[in-house]
Amino acid sequence: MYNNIQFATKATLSLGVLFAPLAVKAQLEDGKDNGTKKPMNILYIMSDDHSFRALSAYDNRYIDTPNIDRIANDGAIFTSSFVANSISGPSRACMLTGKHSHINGYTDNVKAKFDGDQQTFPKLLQKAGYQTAIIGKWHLTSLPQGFDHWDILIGQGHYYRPTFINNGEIVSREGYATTVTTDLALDWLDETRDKSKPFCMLLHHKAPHRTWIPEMEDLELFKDSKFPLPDNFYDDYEGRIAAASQDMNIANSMDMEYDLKMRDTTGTLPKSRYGGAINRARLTDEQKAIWNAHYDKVLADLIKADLSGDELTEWKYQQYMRDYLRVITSLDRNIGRVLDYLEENDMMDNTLIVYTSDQGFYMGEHGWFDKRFMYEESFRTPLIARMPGGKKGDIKQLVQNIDYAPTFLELAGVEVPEDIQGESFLPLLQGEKVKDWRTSLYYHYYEYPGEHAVKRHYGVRTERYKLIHFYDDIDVWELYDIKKDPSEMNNLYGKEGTEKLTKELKEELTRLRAQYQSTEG
Ligand code: SGN
Ligand code: CA
Repeated sequence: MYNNIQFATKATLSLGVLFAPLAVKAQLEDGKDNGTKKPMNILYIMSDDHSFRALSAYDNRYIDTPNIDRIANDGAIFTSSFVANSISGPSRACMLTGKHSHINGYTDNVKAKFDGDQQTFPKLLQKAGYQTAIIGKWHLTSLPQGFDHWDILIGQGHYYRPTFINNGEIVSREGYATTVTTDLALDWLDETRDKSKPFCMLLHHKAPHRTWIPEMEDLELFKDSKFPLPDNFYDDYEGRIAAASQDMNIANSMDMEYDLKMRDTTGTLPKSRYGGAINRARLTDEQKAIWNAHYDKVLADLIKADLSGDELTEWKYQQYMRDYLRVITSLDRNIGRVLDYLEENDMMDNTLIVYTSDQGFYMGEHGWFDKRFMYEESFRTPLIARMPGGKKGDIKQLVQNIDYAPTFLELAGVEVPEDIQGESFLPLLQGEKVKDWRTSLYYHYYEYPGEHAVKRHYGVRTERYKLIHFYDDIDVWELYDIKKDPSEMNNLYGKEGTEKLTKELKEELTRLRAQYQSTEG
């Protein structure tokens, strides 16, 4: 299957070394002079579908994430961090290229192809003398280019006994994806990389993506927890046609067996759409025994409780949250292992550590799971960055995932190419007062028709307002005052008194679309 796809070009690696890359050379010489400055390593950790609400540095109502919080405690927390397109492959393409989806070409997970020949930040860092690596989820259709080392999950990857492509070779590995991915990252850091060079490692986890399968040791966590229902859990979608027509609600779209692991043979529960065999298929016999002991007990209690209607929906929400948060517990623990390694090896002073997710996720808000919409829960993504000597505490400016590429490049002393659309937020990380920082963001989602039935849309968000246009088979606008209505329940579009605001936002949207050369819709 992978034979016809180009593998990373080893030749370019040695060229990068021979040409004593200027940026890194300058930093090395600098280091020699004052004995302190070393080239800055970049550790870019990313998870998949991690809502900022399930990260205690942002919100401690649901879970403690002490290790990700270690990054935050000593670093900066971006409180207005957003994606450009809230879906995995496209989001990753935006980050790698620093360009919006219509420019990098990877508009959706299903039909689009990522042209790996195009410019990406790992390629530019590699050319500048960095050792580059990607380990874990990649989720782009072509194979990685611009990496000295790559060991990627195939497609979405599996939680148990995951299959990787290791520098072109397919390898199945025993164990749990988050732990295995971390082991691979630690091996590369400790044994494989060329330690005479700075590194940029993309450590990209599959977790906590659907179907939220926990690591066995975490199965019993949260089993007696009751999580608060979001205020808008029972949203009726009044005035929001696109929100009404999605297929991602907990009540009807979340599957009892496929998502919630309830293997009911008594015919008591609603019939499963997909079955759940796939979740158990890769478990060892020992793991299956632990799995069955856990979920069979949950199932027995559920059948005994004899729930229906809202009570059953709320049970589904609680059970979904338990598994989702268990998966995040393992993620956090494994991030702790990487931080321990950096500490033990005196690397905290010369490594920028970034934690983010490929997008946000719904934890019952609007009654949903999944993402895709430009509403806050999926448009926002956690972003924490610990830069030695850098800013600590909140950064409130609007940033977007197209900004990561120019930030990393600037940090490495590499000139940011003109065609990159994002802005380097390095000055923000350095605690500088930046005048003229952007005051609005552009968003565009394309995957429709598609899974979860979220219509195509694009829009603009300012610090306070949001204007969205749903298009394709509909032509509908939505307008929100996020300050007064943070849950985005009240569509103000067309309401009396909003004419001036609407006009201004439409002008801003037109300006952004012209700036980014976005024409679809
Ligand atoms: C899979 C999931 C969807 C999810 C997409 C995109 N279905 O198709 O629920 O929206 O991925 O997610 S599943 O049955 O395979 O779990 S993304 O994070 O990769 O963009
Ligand atoms: Ca994702």
